[in-house]
Amino acid sequence: MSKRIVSVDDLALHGAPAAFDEVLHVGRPNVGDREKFLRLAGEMFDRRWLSNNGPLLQEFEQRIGDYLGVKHCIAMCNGTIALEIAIRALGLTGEVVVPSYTFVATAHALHWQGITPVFADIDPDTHNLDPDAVRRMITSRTTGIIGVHLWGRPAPVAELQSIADEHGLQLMFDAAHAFGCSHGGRMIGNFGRAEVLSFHATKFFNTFEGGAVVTNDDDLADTMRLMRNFGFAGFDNVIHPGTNGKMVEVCAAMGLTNLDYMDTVIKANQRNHLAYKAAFAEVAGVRLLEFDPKQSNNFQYVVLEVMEGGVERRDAILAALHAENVLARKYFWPGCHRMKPYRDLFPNAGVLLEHTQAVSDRVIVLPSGTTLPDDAPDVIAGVIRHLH
Ligand code: T4K
Repeated sequence: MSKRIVSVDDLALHGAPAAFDEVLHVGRPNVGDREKFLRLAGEMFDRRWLSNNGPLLQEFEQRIGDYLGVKHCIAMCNGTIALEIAIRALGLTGEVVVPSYTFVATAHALHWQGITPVFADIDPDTHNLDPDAVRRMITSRTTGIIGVHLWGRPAPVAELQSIADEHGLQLMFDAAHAFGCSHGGRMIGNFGRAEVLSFHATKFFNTFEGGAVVTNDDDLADTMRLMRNFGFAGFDNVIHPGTNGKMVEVCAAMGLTNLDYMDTVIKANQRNHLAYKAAFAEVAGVRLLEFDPKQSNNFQYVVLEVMEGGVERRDAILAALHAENVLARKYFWPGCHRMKPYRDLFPNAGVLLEHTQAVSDRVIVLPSGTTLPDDAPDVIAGVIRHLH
């Protein structure tokens, strides 16, 4: 049982021992049945087949495709390479409209390939792209839009699709947070021309490192399979420019193991989310981001917004939580446009990113997952309630 915060004197910032003996991390990896993983890894060693479209990879891709109801899953070594390959396969060039309020990989995947990420503002209630802001950022150089389903909550898919159709733009999604989530009863993975998943260790479902592009477009899938493997179409026959984006067998083994564990993780995350909701019901000046109960959710991100006291209070709360061994995070502060590579490119971008700046200054992401102690939500709410 962790220490309960009953008064300001109980806070570690004031000299009391930390509430938790061990650090509580955001994104602590969830690990399924170790016996199953070791069995699959043992079979892999016996086969002496470690990478390059092995049997575990093929089974993994089939299971992801079946789960999402999507025709093609092309698994990759990580989500960032998957983004880069999807961007290239769609032929994006010039400028692409993206949110600034996202993990920096969304912007980097464009910039890395000589494409300009043009940052559009978000809706402050959903934290996802605001379609009107997207419209304002379209120029004659724009070739596409990348929506991000931030925190696993769907971007405004229909609105973005009609903007893309109206302007002849490609639409794809960074669905790194949204594996296991649905929109309008359809699994995320089926929207736009392609969607990109991340299976990084910190994600609700992981393959150590890993990612995938999922799509219902046969030609696009063929192109991305080539691109992921140097453009090889059989021995000695390179028919396309390519890179090395392959997922290795041991990662696919982890994926197959964790697919069987996903329901347990979702239940734990949902239980944690409800416990946080109850714990914060009586805490003034903060708001917990809700999920749509009618949709499938992975409940991975517990997002708290500090609505009073500005960035100073948000940072004071973070410092207090860190002192209690709660390694809460201010994802995705300060927004890509205020990070050096993009600040240097677009020093005045903030003028049009009012909500991005306000939201990134007030968000705290709290720990969740299968390893969260039962009393953590109450203790964390207690720390915040008693902080002056
Ligand atoms: N698009 C979006 C919207 C994304 O969020 C991401 C990744 C991507 C694209 C790119 O996908 P990948 O190429 O990564 O597949 C972490 C992850 O590294 C990153 O994958 C993730 N988003 C992002 C949201 O979070 P950091 O810089 O916060 O990682 P780090 O090292 O600070 O770790 C986070 C916490 O997890 C720490 O408290 C430590 C803990 N942790 C981490 C690892 C790796 C563990 O307890 N065990 C572990 O094994 O980026």
